[in-house]
Amino acid sequence: MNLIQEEQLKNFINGNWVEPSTGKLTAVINPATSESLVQVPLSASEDVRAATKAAKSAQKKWALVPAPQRAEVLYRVGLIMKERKERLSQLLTMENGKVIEEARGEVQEGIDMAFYMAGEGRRLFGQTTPSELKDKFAMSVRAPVGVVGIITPWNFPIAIATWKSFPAIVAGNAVVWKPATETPIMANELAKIFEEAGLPEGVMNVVFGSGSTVGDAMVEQKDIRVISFTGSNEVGRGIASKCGQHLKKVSLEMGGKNGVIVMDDADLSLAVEGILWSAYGTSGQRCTACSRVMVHESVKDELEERLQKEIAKLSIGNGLDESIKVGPIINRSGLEKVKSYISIGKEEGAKLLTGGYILENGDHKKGNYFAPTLFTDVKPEMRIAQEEIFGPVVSLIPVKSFDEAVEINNSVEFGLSSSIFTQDVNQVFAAQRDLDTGIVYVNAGTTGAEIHLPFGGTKGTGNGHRDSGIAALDVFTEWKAIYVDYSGKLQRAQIDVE
Ligand code: UN1
Repeated sequence: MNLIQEEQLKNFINGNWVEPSTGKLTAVINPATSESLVQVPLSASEDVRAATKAAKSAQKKWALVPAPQRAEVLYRVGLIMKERKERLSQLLTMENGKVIEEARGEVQEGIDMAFYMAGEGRRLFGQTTPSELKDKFAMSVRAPVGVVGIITPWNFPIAIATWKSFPAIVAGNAVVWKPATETPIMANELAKIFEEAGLPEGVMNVVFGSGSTVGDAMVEQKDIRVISFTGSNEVGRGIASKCGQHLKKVSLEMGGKNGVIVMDDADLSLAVEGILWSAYGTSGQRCTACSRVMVHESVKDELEERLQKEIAKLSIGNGLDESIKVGPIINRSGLEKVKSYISIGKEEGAKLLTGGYILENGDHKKGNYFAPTLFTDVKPEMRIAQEEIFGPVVSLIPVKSFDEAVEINNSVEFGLSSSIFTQDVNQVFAAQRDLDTGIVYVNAGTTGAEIHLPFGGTKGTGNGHRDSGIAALDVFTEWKAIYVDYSGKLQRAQIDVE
């Protein structure tokens, strides 16, 4: 079965599938095999302008559709995604490399988001507040911001797109979306689903292309009022400063250096499972991936031993094969970046226990595979313990106490996710208070956020906004204060108060 029908993808603007104005294309490569899957447009600012114009005019009408009816479209989107779950998951594995079980999980995350945000169509709660004046009614409602720009990464090409576009759409906005050029197939599929679900033309527009051209052009568009971005720190900071110049609201999610704490009383089997799943699942290419373990010195040797034993059992290869547990790294440059951190770690004096190399034999040679890696005796200030590697590399940092573990956990630039394995209830509550990340897990790894809770982090991870959950609505709506005076006379606030 040929899952990809097109040889070349097209932009989706105003309900039409159109060629990019540049005529330029680039290949989408399967990271497991290095085969070319499809060609994707490299659009220009002209295409972004056309998409923004379409979105602006569509949004005016869309905002007038009652929210419960806007939500109906999302219910239909969810149903189509559910019906197509297997097809979408296989395509996702092909373009992104994540193993099929995880691809199914990601598609499910999108389905969940569709139904969750569809439910918001009958809520979108505002607030009523007493007025200080007689016969006067006061309330605050959520108004759509207008046109929103979303920029999504290759590591969760469908889930993150749904985190951003579904709340935007149910709240009455229109969207201009730039998906990552590495993973445009999911965007193409989702755009087709929106079309089939009956979303009016122009409410969702997809412009494929590079961040430096398409992303920048989105920031420059006056009519795009919000940019919601997930991706690298460097790019996010650039977007934030440009958005600052334009007084444009921007929501950023830019990664993590997520730590697991293993205390002396931890259930070690559980800790090993949690670390394996959150560190080597998705080949470490999650913003939430565990890449540091602060382990109590009394259980360090045992944890090292058990982890090494389990790492040796991980099967690495093409994620379409159900037995594979670890897929490839997204591309060659990602692979080289991971490799460079191995030399950095060794030079810094960390001890390499296992892994640390690119797999180059047999079928592995065809793709971008990196051996799951474990360093120990890592010092908190080493670069491998401070910088986001975005690959299957874990640093074990021995600690003497809970307080030291928390301090080290909080000593990095990022603040997305963290976790603790302990059986001590006092430590559980202290940890949820003291770990300074946007997400904290107890007796679980650092990944696995659910869509109805806020997703995002503190410090260098972002700028205070959240994806997912109800918090996502704050990004895509403006609070509007409304006063209705039914006294029949002019009543001046602060002055005519009896
Ligand atoms: C990401 O890596 O940017 O919590 C998203 C998790 C997933 C989402 C990760 N639900 O790991």
